[in-house]
Amino acid sequence: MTLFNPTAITPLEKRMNVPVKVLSLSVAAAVLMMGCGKKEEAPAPQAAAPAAPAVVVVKIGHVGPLTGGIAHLGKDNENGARLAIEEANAEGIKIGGNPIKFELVAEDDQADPKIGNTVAQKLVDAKVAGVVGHLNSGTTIPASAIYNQAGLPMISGSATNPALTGQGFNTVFRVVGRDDQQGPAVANYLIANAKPKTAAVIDDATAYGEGLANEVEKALKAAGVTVLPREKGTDKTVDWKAILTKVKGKKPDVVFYGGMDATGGPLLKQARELKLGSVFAFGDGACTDKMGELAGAAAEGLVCSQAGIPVQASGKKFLDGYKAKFNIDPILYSPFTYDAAKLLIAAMQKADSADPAKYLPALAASDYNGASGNIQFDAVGDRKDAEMTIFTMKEGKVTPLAIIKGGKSLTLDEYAALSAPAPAAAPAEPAAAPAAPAQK
Ligand code: ABU
Repeated sequence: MTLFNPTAITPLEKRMNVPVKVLSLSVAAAVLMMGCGKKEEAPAPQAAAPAAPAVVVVKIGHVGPLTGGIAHLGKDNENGARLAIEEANAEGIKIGGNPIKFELVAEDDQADPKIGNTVAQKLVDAKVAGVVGHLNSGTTIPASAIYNQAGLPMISGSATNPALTGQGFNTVFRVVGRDDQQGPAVANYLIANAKPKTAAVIDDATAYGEGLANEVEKALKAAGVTVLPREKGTDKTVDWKAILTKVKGKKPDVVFYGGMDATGGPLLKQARELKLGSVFAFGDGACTDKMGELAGAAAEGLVCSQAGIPVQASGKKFLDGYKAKFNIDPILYSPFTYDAAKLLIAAMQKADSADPAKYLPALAASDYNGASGNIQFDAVGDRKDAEMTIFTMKEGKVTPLAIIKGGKSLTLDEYAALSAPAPAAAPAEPAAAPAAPAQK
């Protein structure tokens, strides 16, 4: 077995001829030698019981926005990873015979790509063994290059822009679906139910918002819907009235917004204040109960999508554990960041090593039953057969209408029945491969 040894020289450092660790080891050796030079008589050696193996600390990074307008989503993601790590520590996991204490190193990237890169380098320097994050596509995509350069596996539980896994990095994984699945899913729901002839598309000019808006526009146009010229805000826009007044003049049947709830809430509220009566639809970043808080009654009837199963369909162990630890309900993608942290740990266990180079192949070959369902990765690190869910806002809560799985549309109850464990009396199927314990 090989533990991730922070004092070991990595191949990257060897290439870069970095002498820092050699120096630290030399100093440590000098200190030890000074100790040995003392003149006191050493006590007679005694037969001692063999020492218990030392507890080894393995650090796992998490990054998301913990300040700013979408801090609630960053904290939700962090909570998922934190719960997974707490549970792993309670299990008393050993790697290579050593008891392991997993430690979460949580960083705030403020949803800003530049800060994202700074904290990514900070995590590399802190010798974390793997990273859960980031939350936003706009921070995750550039940070993934920094982790890849250091050979560090990362799993995002929420970044949905396809470009993340399109870079060809073997260290990059994602446990939610992609926007080229989510865009068509929400567009097709609108086409089938709102039967639009004209649509307006607005985005927040981020990698996520603009990318998802492009996918929705493509699917609407393919179905013969006329799409108006794109309108753009930013991820800080709070006053949408000029854009909405312009849109209102064109009388679109539907309006799609690619952006997060912090900006989508004011957008929807102002749209209804301006008596814009179109059907509104948003993507996963604005498919949260926060919309009800921010837009009030104006949020009712909103159509929105998430790139995975809804929180209420996730594993009971996760739901109960989250509530017990944080005294709130999970918001959006915490079941996925919980699974991401568990996947890293399961791969380390399987490889009997916390060395990223050693456990990376086990991570790529994961077949894991987590809080968000079974997780396997395809050749580029995307989740195979990721579900999509369509919601509507009802009485201030995003309420699932349909879970799309394997091309089929299921109700929440149908999905629950499909993923329920087999009755205890049923004859056991021969196990194909060792799997992690099921969550449900
Ligand atoms: N997928 C929703 C928000 C995160 C992102 O930027 O992709």
